[in-house]
Amino acid sequence: MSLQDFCHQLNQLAEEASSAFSNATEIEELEAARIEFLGAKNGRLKSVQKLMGTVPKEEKPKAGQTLNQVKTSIQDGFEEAKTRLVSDGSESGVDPTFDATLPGLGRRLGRLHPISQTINELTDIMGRLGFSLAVGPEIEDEHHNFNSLNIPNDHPARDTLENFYLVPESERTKQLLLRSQTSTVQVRVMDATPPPIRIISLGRVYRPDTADATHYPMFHQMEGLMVDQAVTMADLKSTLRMFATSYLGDEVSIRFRPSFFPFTEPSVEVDFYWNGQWMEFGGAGMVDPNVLRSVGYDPEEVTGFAFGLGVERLCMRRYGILDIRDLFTNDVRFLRQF
Ligand code: FA5
Repeated sequence: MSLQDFCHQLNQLAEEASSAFSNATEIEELEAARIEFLGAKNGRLKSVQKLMGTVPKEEKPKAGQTLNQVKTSIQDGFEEAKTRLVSDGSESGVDPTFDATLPGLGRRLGRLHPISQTINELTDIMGRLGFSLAVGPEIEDEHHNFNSLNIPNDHPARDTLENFYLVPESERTKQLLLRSQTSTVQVRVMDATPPPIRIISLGRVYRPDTADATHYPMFHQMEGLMVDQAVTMADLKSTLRMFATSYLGDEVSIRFRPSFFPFTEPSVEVDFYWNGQWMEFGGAGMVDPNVLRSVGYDPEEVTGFAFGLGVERLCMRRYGILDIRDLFTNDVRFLRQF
């Protein structure tokens, strides 16, 4: 037999084996094909191999080389088909490496991220105090993030260095930005609902702050808003005190420090005592009459208080986390502890 004929037979065999292996849908079928082509005694490859004796002597090395190549490719085709059948589950219980007596691999249960847990808990506590949940968009316009909150055009809070502005599309007339505070939701709720109002809003806010132990460029705030007849600063203070003791325990020390926000008058910073020092957790105050007017409320009829607390800082204070960045590194060894 000429070398050419020998190689032709081999290649034909390889083609047939390859389609038999890839058409097999059951492991038994694949095994039958393996015996047909690769069987040690009567396999078809063996039969072709026997013909090598008839190839002229000087062409035998080349014939042997081709035989080996074809053999390897047929064997590879078989392994590939086997892997396919095992991994798609067509093969059941046949894997010889499976040992049912070995101990199983433990599967750890997942859990909610500490920030999600905190958000759920804050929502529960405030719910018990009569505050229902409101939501607003994370992409905001200047009207809701600034104008309606009594923040004038030249106020530093509008600076491009303080905000993530989004490049406006040419047909857009409104400048858009990632909201820098949840106070935006106050206006959205008051625009849509007449008083009385008692809501909280929990969500992400964004500021180009450099990350350090207490700051992160994306963080969460809990906004609270209550508007009704004769709401006073005493209501604000007692609500925040009740919230703080419910969430952090009776021994928590809370301090109100005079401050300024354009949308509240008077305004305070809210500090909790932690780790031997006072730490700022949020801002608060009585809703500025200009804000009430901008949503069509009459400041002679109703008054209100608002507050905005940093959710990460509450979570850190609760669990003794010293670096906010740990909350966002997503190291399961850290997250598993909560
Ligand atoms: C505000 O954002 C006001 N909107 C709060 C407010 C609401 C005042 C309603 C009056 C009425 P301030 O910028 O101080 O205020 O942020 C509030 C809290 O968010 C801070 O006290 C802090 O706890 C948290 N916070 C601010 N920046 C960051 C940051 N980069 N990373 C983590 N937490 C932050």
